[in-house]
Amino acid sequence: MPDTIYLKDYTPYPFQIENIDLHFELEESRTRVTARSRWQRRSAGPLRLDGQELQLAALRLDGRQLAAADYTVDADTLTIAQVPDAFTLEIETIINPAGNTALEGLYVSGGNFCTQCEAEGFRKITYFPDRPDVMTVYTTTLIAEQSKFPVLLSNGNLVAEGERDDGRHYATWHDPFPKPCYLFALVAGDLDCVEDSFTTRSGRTVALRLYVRSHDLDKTAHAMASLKHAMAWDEEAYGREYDLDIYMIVAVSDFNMGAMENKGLNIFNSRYVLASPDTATDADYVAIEGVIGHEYFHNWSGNRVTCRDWFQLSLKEGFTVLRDQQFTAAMTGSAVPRIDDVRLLRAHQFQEDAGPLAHPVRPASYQEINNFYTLTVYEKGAEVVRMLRTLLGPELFRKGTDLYFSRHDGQAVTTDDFVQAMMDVSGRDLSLFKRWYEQAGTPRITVERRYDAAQGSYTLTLRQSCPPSPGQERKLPFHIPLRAALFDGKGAPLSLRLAGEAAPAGTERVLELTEEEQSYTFVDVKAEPVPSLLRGFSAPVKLALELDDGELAFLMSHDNDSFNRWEAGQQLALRVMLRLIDVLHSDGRPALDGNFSAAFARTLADGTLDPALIAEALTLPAEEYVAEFLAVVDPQAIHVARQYLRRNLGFAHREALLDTWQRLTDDGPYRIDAAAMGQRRLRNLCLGYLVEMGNDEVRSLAMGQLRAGANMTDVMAALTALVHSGAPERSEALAAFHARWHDDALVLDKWFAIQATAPLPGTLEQVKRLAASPDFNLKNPNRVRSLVGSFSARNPVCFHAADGAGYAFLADYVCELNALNPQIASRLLTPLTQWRRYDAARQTLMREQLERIGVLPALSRDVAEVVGKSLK
Ligand code: 7MF
Ligand code: ZN
Repeated sequence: MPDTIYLKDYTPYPFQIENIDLHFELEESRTRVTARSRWQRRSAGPLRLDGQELQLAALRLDGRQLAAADYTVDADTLTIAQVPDAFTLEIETIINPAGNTALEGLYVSGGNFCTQCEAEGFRKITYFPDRPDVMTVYTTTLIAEQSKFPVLLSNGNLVAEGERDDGRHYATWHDPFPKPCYLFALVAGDLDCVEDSFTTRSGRTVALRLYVRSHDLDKTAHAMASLKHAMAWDEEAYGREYDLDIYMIVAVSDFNMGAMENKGLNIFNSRYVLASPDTATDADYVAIEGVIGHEYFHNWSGNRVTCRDWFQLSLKEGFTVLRDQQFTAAMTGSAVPRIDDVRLLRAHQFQEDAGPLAHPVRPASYQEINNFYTLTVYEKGAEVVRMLRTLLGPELFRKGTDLYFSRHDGQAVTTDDFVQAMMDVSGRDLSLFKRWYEQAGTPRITVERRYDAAQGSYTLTLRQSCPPSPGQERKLPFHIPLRAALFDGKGAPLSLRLAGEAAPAGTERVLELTEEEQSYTFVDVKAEPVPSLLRGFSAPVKLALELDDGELAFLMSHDNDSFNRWEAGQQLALRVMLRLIDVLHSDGRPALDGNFSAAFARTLADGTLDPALIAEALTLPAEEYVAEFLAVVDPQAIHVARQYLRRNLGFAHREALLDTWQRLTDDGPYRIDAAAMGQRRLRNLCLGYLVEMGNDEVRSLAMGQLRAGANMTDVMAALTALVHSGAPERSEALAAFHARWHDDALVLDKWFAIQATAPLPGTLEQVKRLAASPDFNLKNPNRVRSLVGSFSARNPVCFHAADGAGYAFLADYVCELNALNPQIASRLLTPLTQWRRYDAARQTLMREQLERIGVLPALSRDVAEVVGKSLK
């Protein structure tokens, strides 16, 4: 059992490091790292450094080689018992980047060297206090064979470069900003560069460089444009200017995560950089802009102000996700991204919050920090900061972020410091609010409505509760901002006056719930209104407001909050699906709900609506979200119900769907603005419904769209529709796609994922065939995610096949990856952790696989923590 690290045990590091000089003699299987650093004592104690998988070649203190008796080394630490109050330390280590399949520390990808140090990868490069509150100034020299590695990069500014007479060359980089070691980066390789520049609002010119392999040069324009948008937006929205003279982004194809905000030298998974209309979908374009923004915004929220310890991870991640969400909303100018974010939160973060790995936004303990880069820390963390903004209002919130940045610039701080800045600018007491950081679980709010016709008053009684989570049996009430509006029978919003107030204050109010139960009475209410609550999803809660079908239909067409308008439709759809599941469970005959079908038709025909919002409205709730409402999840029934509904909506509205598909055909030049993307989204949604019905005529439309190959969005939509509906043309379509794209790894990932997510009987066998094909590569995280990850996390009906074959398949890969890449292994494993949600037979099958993984020899800490906690 791995050790547990506790927040309550935090102690400051007893030394300060003035600066560090790093030398890398880069060779694939044997790289020598020399680290020379200047130290000062802060408090008593031995000098303890972290280090893993390092070969110690030399250790000198103030120029003197230390004797074996002067220090101790074990698998994780180097300890020097006696050091003076100020000293220079010189450490030489030998590492093997080519043998590094965990992709943590220094490794080789596609023949190039690169690094990933967050959270604790720096300790695989040299002995060092690998914790974010130890900050120092880095000077880095890279030495490598010039012909193989013409480009040598590290953080900060280039201060020297030159050739040596042995065929090697060198470059020295200096980063003037003190930083924690998790922000260190280097890259060495054969890369091409596109260059641009940005002038900050104070008039400084920043060189922008994007490094890719030469054949990818034609796919960099969107990433570069996104970077410039992000830099301008952060100045405008948060008053944040960039601080170095150069900003570099490098795309690599083997990367454990999305991207990394290393100071001045971001390293990106190539899927979040490379895009052309031929190879990237609209969703890819939007994701690239968001991730480029996210990493750029970290330069202030993460780098200039960093985390004191890893328990504070959401300090930088929650805040930065909110910032990238605001950026995406500003760039698209629509409610679509908000809807997509909430979909993700409700389908997956709610699951996490209700499972054995549930943890607060600021966890109190962990075994392996890599397991805490979660939807809770990121997405719920962003919701928590968004709630602060809702409570304070945009102006005070901005004052709060200004204060936070100026007060803590150059420091490593806590989520408490962030909330304190908000308290100081607003004068508000937010101590109860901090429970959002401390308590896990999704609060549930029930609503009781009472209209008093005689008094003309309307009372909402709200009650909150939160289920227990591991280590937290009882929860205290949360401070919940609930945006609310009331509509009269004609759909006009009422002016809202609460009992006791002199005058109404607008048509939307933020009700602040801080106790288990609170009532709000609105006066001057002439007739019973329809309430619209939790507008814009103002808090990450489950709202149980039992509106009847008629009221939901009313809000679907009248609510002036686009999010809640969408939400009303989703609730109606959810209700219809849950009724269908009941019918299936009692062997009844399903039927298409007439009211729902009529609402579907009205929305499809609504010419006043943004096509993208129509598409959102006509997308049925995800199977994972429906599962949240069942005591025992029945993946088969959920899938059949959703499929039934899709097919019958397709039959019922065939003409309108076809018309819309034809009407939105766009023969003009390809554009990626929000309007063009919205049209493609709606058009392809129609195609999906049509192909689902399975007749020859619509299938030939899909084949036509596929063959026309206008852009990857339309091609993928057609291919997905054909493959997922089991169309007879699917093999031919897949073969053609493979022939066209087998050389492009990112496009081939899509080809794998489409097949892995097909909700059809033969999918697992097909997935196994694909895993055995030469295109599959266990060492490439994108490929593993596109096949094994897609199958187990995005294909519930096949993964949960009653015979348990899906579970065994996943476990086989977790076992293999445990040795190769523990981070990926542990992430893949998460669907199995949800075993308690299923029937007894599936529970047994899932547990068996967890137990099988649990007894692996050499179980990694990552996998051990997840298995251990889910079997507890
Ligand atoms: C947008 O947070 C949102 C989230 C850590 C790695 C990127 O910048 C990061 C890194 C993980 C999971 C999600 C994201 C990142 C990481 C991410 C990327 C873009 N500090 Br793990
Ligand atoms: Zn981040």
